[in-house]
Amino acid sequence: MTIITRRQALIGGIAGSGLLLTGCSRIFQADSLTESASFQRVLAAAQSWTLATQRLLLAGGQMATEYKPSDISPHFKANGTYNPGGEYYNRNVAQGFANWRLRIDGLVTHPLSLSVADLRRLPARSQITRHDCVEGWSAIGGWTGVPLALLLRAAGVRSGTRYVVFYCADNLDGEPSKGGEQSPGQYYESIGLIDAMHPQTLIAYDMNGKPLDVAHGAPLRLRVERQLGYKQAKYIQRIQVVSDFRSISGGHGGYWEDRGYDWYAGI
Ligand SMILES: Nc1nc2c(c(=O)[nH]1)N[C@H]1C(S)=C(S)[C@@H](COP(=O)(O)O)O[C@H]1N2
Ligand SMILES: [Mo]
Repeated sequence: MTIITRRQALIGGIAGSGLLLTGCSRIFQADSLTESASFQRVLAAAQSWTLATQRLLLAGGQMATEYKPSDISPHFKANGTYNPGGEYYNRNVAQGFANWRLRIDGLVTHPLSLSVADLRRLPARSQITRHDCVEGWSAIGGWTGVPLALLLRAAGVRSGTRYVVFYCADNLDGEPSKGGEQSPGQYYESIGLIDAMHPQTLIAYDMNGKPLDVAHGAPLRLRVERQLGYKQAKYIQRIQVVSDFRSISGGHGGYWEDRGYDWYAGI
């Protein structure tokens, strides 16, 4: 009974902030209360996160331009990896990503492991934004996902945190993915804590109202809307909270950064 009351309060808070709550009816069903401990933790964190988001917006936080549904590009080019392939990724595609896990670890008090289904039951944000690639093309797309701030709040970011690192399932040296271990050809990215906590920074699972397809990063990708295309990591498996990224892969905070691109890719 107390849980139901708290959830009603929670949903009120989310509705008040203009966010959508996906799968509302499921949230109210008693059996959804038996979900994983990670999921419960994130749900419980949602309310304080809503307040923090409102505070940021009231303080005049810079938002990326959002567009109308009619502005969505009929064709959104896929770039970089179109399909990570390999036994591991292909198996996950065949399973409809039912066994895909998003791990959140590093400098956190509560490491989390969430399924895509868990993420889909959490408060979501939808936004239509423009993606700009350094190769000279842009496209407008609609994204829905869980605000990263909510996940970080649930995991409990520890003091000393400066960056959030995203590990992807694709390897650009053609080496098959090993399911999260870092090798030099593996795509990864990092952003600072301010961008990580920004309300438009999402772990997205839908593009233009449909589950992300393989070309655009299935099942999970980053949207960090005030930065360039190469920061928008696709095929995310793991999020690590760190104080420093010099010891990770090539040491420059991202696959392209290790090959000379700027770490801060502001638009
Ligand atoms: N895992 C992964 N993420 C990635 C890339 C990639 O090759 N692998 N390419 C990046 C680049 S350069 C761009 S422009 C965008 C392209 O996203 P899209 O394929 O959805 O257009 O993804 C970025 N994220
Ligand atoms: Mo790009």
